[in-house]
Order: sequence, then structure tokens, then C-alpha cells
Amino acid sequence: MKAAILLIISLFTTVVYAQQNVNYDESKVPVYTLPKLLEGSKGEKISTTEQWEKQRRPELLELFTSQVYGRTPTGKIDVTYETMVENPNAMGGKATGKQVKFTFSNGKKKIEALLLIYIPNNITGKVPVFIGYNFKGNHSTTSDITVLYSPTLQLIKGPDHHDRERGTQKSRWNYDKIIDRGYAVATMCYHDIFPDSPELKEYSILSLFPGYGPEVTVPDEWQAIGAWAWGSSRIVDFLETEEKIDGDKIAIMGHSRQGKAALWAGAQDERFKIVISNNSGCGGAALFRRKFGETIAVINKNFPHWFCNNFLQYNDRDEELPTDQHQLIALMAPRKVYVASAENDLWADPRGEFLSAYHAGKVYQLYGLKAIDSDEMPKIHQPIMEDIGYHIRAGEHDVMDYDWECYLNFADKHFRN
Ligand code: GTR
Repeated sequence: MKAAILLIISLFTTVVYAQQNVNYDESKVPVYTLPKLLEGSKGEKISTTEQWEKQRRPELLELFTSQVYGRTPTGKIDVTYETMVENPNAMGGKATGKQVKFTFSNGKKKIEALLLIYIPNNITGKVPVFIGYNFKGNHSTTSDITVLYSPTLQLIKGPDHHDRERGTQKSRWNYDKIIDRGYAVATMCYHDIFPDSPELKEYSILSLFPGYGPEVTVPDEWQAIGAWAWGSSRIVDFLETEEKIDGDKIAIMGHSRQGKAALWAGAQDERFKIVISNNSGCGGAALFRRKFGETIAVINKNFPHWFCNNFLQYNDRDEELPTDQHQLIALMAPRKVYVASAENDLWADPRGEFLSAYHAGKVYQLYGLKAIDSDEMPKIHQPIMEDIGYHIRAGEHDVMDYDWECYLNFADKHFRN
């Protein structure tokens, strides 16, 4: 019965998407001109890293804030940390597992979130770390029976939903490989920060901030992607207090909607030294102006709670957005950034993801760093690992062992020398 209902829901979703006017034909990609990276808003040439950092970078950050993701409040929310479980012999003894409850509070209201961390045991000294949100609860990332259920999942999925089964998303979190390669890993369920539904905003972190109301009142008011990005920075705040974690070697990895949030987090918070967007598509790495796969109108319709209200004005007018996503990727410079696509993930526009990583290169070159040197897409499973990284792998929209293998190689290259 459960399976039948799920099948109906997924068929319905497919039909809804199919009805929308989505282009998958490369020959129908419009001719477009990308907004300039190295030219200021008044047409000034940007030719030094100083001009980039003092002028152009803040200008672009402001455009992404006001037109796309919304404004992250600068005020602080109190947070306390409580270690719920500590297991020095996790993963057959090779890791220490820790589960820490974050309690965010504004004095009147509290929101709880649960972080799961595994730290390799056989390394003396500090270790680099990958952080990333999971979609279905910390318990879904492992068969480790000590891992607690993430608190907010039940708001989204009822108590007997199959997502409550342990280990359902294990294949996306190859903890063995990560620990064996000498990295720590920290994950939280993204619903803990903003349960992913427009109806559940009152349970999100947004509701703790001054001026919060259920309706959006300001056109650049932040929404779910802004909240998820904010939450990743709070994970960094905590990890900086962890003795075994090297706070100078923090990588963030986000898949799909979390790939969008990871890029937005990396743009705002320079403590992320490697930013990885896995199959992030529209509103992530893909160039809006290609209008291939998901477009602004489609994403705003299906996910009205992700972007700020100003973004709605670009529905069916993607080319009028004053920014494009190569500029978002360039905001990571001179830190390292990696974009990954999947061959069959046309909804996310693999070529558009690649091209924004390519076009961001101009800013990396300003720093004397190595960008992607050709606008020819690399072949399947031929990763590019310069200061900007990119790969396309066979298969579907997902996070697979191959992706982790590449991310670990990229991190080895930049964190280990
Ligand atoms: C899709 C959405 C994409 C992507 C994806 C995901 O339905 O259209 O933009 O975010 O969800 O997060 O898996």
C-alpha cells in the first residue's frame, strides 16, 4: 500500500514536471551574453585582486543577496551544544562518533538540530573535515544503531514513513572511504534548519529572528536556501571548538538543492576552504541563461519557499537577471571550488554546470591560480582538478562513491600540501 502511494506521488511529480515547458535540446539553447565578471557596475575594468575584493566581489555578493537568495540577517542567535552520544569505537573502532544537539534560541522560542560527526581514530593531530546536509535524517546515512533520529523529520514525513528506516541513504555517505582517507565528516538533516515545505516556515530558523512573520514582507527577505547556508556556518562555528578538527581545512559538500545552498554558504563564509556542488543545477552551478532543464519560472513555481521574492521577477526572463552562476562560483576565489554533474541529470543541465565553472576561471586567473582551460566539456570520468575542479560521471542525479573519490582526491591535492 505504502509503495503504491509512493509510486502515485512520484508519477504525479513526473507528470507535473513534464507538463512544464522544459528544453532538453542543445540546439534550442538561446544565444546569450553572460554578465561580466571583471567589470564593475559602472563599466570600470577590474584587473587586480584588490579591485576584485574591494569592489567587484561585494557588488556581486549584494546582487545575489538582493535578487536571488535573500539577505542573511547579521544578528546572532544564541546556541548551546549538548553531546548526546559519544562513541569512541564507532565504525568498528576506526572512528569516534559524536552526536551533538544544537539548541538555537531567541529567549522565547527554541529550535533543535542534531549534528553527527565521525572523526578518524588513527591520526594524531587535527584532521580536515567534510560537512554536508543529509536529506532524510542522520540515521539514514548509516546502519550505526547508535545514531539518533533527526528531530524535525517527522514534521515532513509521518511516523511510519519508510524514510524513518535506518540506512536508506547510506550509499550517499561513504563514511568508510572518508575515514580511511583521514578525513572527518559532519552531517545534519537539512529539515532541522528549515523543514523543506512552504507550510513549515514557522518551524524554521527564520522564525527565531527579529521581525519574523509567516508572510514575506520584504522583497529580499531570506528563505530556505539562505537558512540552509546560514546553518552550515553554524556547523562551522561548532567544529571550530572541536579539538580534533582542523578549522583551516573545512570543505562543504552539498547535493542538488543542498549544492545550491553550499555555493551560497561558500560565497558568504570564507571559512569554507573547499566548496563542492554536486548536481546542483538551477539556482546552483548551472547557468540560468541557457534555459536548459529547470528554469527560474519552474523552480519558483515548485519551490516557492527557496529564493527571495525579488527572484520571482525573473520568471521566464532568465536573461534579465543581472547576475549568472559563473559569478557565484567566482565568489569562492581564491578558495577551491568543485562542480560535479551526472550524465543523465539533464534537469540540472550538466553543460550549464560545467560552463559556469569554466567562466568563473577569469577571477582565479587574476589570483594566478589554475582555472579550467577549455570550454570543451571533459569526457565522462575524466575529472579536472585544478584550483577549480569539475567532473561528469555516468548515471543519475545522486551522490555516488565515484563523486566522493573525486572530492577526496581534490581535498588531498589542496589540503595536504
Ligand atoms: C528537484 C529540483 C532541483 C533539485 C532537486 C533536489 O526537484 O527541481 O532544483 O534541487 O530537486 O534537490 O534533489
